[in-house]
Amino acid sequence: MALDEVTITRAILAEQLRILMEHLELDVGVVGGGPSGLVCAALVAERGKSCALIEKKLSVGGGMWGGGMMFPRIVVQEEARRLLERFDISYTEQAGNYFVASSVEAVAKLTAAACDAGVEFMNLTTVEDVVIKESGRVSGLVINWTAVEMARLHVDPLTISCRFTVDATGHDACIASLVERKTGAIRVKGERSMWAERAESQVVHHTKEVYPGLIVTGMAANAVAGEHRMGPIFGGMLLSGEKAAQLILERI
Ligand code: 48F
Repeated sequence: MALDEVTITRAILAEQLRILMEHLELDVGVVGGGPSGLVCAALVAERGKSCALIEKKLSVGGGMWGGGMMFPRIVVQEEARRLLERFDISYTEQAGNYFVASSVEAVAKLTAAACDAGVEFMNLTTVEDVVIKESGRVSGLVINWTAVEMARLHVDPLTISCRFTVDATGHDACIASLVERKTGAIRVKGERSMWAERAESQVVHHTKEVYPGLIVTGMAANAVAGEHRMGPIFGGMLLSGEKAAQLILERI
């Protein structure tokens, strides 16, 4: 079969533009493809909600790939073991009721679950602003190519609408920080020092709607609440993503 470069180009453009046009009005926009965002996106999409996950980097996975100090292993505690099983992530049991999994397998399986559920991935794309109109609700995401941000080019963005936005941007809580800056209605207290037990026990509690239409999950939830960080234990991230999905599914 003769391969034609223009035909290859046409195939990519036609398919990608079709998909983008189909994802301009979403039920759920998840910002950030770390563990909490992947779990949340997979679970809402599984229930038939239209969902896109917007990730500024080339690859999803966030802080999970690196395990602990680049040793590609993550720890999950008993409370979240069922989610390892739910996503078919293999693990070994270690002393103290800790379960250890490959960080690479964990990212791959969570990503595959999200793909299978119908999540549309928009990688290399940064959310640079939100839409808030007279309803006083976050109702859309303002997106641009990450390369534009990196090169500090003056290029105007495009916008998609979402019934719910999930801030899964990790330690920086980027979307909540934007809402803080633009409305003054919420406060992002910033994360505190390492304290795994406390941080893990609180992250699900802090997973909530912090502004109409905006749910925070994962480390973003702890950063908003001024809560501690936990290092390479990931049970709280999985449970927080699950709670974010539940909060949304109760409402739409
Ligand atoms: O940091 P990250 O993995 O978030 P998480 O789900 O998990 C935290 C853990 O990895 C770990 C930890 C606990 O176990 O402390 O750090 O809370 O992933 C956040 C993702 O959001 C992307 C970023 O590139 C990363 O992949 N991101 C951040 N800001 C934006 C963004 C933005 N403005 N637009 C799009 N993506």
